[in-house]
Amino acid sequence: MKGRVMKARMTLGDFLVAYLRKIGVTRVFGIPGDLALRLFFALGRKHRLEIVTFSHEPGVGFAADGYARATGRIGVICVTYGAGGHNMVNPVAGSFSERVPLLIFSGGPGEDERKLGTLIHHQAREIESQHRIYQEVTCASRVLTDPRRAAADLHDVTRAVWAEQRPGYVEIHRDMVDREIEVPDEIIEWDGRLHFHESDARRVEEAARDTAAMFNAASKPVVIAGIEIHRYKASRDLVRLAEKMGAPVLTTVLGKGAFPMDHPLYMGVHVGPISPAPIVKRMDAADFVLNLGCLKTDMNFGNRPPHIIQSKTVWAVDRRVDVKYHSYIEVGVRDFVRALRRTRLRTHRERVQYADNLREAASSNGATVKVSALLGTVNEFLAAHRGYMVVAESGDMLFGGLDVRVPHGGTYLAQGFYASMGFAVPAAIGAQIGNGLRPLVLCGDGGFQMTGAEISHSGKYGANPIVILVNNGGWEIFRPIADRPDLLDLPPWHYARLAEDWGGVGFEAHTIAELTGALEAAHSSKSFAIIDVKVDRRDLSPVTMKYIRAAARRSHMKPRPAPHIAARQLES
Ligand SMILES: Cc1ncc(C[n+]2csc(CCOP(=O)(O)OP(=O)(O)O)c2C)c(N)n1
Ligand SMILES: [Mg+2]
Repeated sequence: MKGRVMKARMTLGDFLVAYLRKIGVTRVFGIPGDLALRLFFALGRKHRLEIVTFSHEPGVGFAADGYARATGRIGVICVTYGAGGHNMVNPVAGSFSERVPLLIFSGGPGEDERKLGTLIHHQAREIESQHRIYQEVTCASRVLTDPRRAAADLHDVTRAVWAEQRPGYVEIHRDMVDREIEVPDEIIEWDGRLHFHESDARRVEEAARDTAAMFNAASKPVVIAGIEIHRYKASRDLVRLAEKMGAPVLTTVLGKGAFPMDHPLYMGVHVGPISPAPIVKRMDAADFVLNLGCLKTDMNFGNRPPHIIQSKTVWAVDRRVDVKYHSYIEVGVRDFVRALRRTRLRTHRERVQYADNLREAASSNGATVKVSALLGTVNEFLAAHRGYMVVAESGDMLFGGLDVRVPHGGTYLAQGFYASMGFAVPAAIGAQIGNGLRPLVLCGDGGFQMTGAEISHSGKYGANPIVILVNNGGWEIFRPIADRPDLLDLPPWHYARLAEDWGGVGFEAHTIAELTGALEAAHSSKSFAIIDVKVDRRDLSPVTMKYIRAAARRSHMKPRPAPHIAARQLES
């Protein structure tokens, strides 16, 4: 069929479809525009690729990101030049930061227009400006202008996207789509398989040997799993390795979900000194810490440098393994984990207890729902209904979500480091399109007001997220440190009614009993659901309270607790 079979000479539009199909792409997320129309329709013509649209480019970008995270495949995006391309920058920056493989196609002005010497609509500074902006947030980028190089250029960008697990950018000006291009034999004959960077086998073995020696000499070892375990598909190998070691496994904020949350060796999320008390205690007692695929971020350490000193530590991240004070380069985390599995390891038999912050918080007893009780209710719901994918939005729920435990069969997704608001709802829809798991979205009212309306698109793709909208009336995560709390207020939307208007079901919950009832009703419903949970405006999740306290200590700002609610948490 036209556009599927790769030939030595074909139009660029046909080549794109054939190439994307060859690497297993079936869907493209996008919004058209006149400078991308030919491109958009070349990709989306009948029997080619399924096009998934949303109302606003950030929704498209977050959905493609969620799809890529959920499937472990490349998320493909098509946008128009300028207004569309620039709208897409923030989601792509987030994907760059959190190692999500995306391929962004943008349209652009044709040669005739470029020769006119006038500004072209959608143009910001120069025609090349958009490409330059994208160079900052992608691992590879090209403008396809040369018919002899176009195929190879796309191939280069795609291979980099996969090897680096980061976004790549390809600009195709509108007069190029129907131009005939030359396709090199090696691309025609290629089997379509993409590969991670190769590791240096000798360095892998030696790094593993050194690490095993440290592990075998330790009496209180700990393993921490990070984002690269997800991205480089090493979760299963990590489980086997951990079982061989018999040591407790923690994840970072970004790595949450990289190790099964109901595994007997799983201890919880490590956020440095603001981790749950038993985790802080266990980390203090550790005489060896094996960090696998963890980025060295402020979030991973709760805004403090690692308190586990380097002489007790192995770090494997960014294709490099630091064993105490020396480094092995060209060692990918997956190869390293596999090599560790092959070494002789002493098996510890530590009895590991899962730890969260919910027990420390007061349970809900008044008329309003306490955030900690809401999170406890979510955990009960997840234990009773397997197979949900929890998606946490930036804001209080990014921290609150750390105390959510998803049992086997489900998964967890959040933009835990870049933390852009507006991520959760569209990412949840994209993720469900990809892996079929029903999302349970934990979202503040502020985050929802950014991109929540994209939920109206979910039905046409068979997606039906349940959104728990934690409605505190504002950007409340900042209230404890705000001099002008009135600047944090948000307009009160009627979320339950909006859900009905948009084709879903809506609920309001003022008590835990009402929340439980609404969750059950939403679970039985085939359409998407929004549960507007009214919480006290000064109530925040236990981890947020710790985080704000720690941040305030550093910047000498005084947290301003609401006396009746936060004081106990602030003092603990
Ligand atoms: C795109 C973007 N803009 C601004 C911020 C800064 N920010 C972080 S949390 C937050 C408020 C979140 O409010 P809401 O979603 O209502 O959650 P709450 O903390 O009130 O539960 C803001 C403005 C951000 N993370 N992302
Ligand atoms: Mg809010």
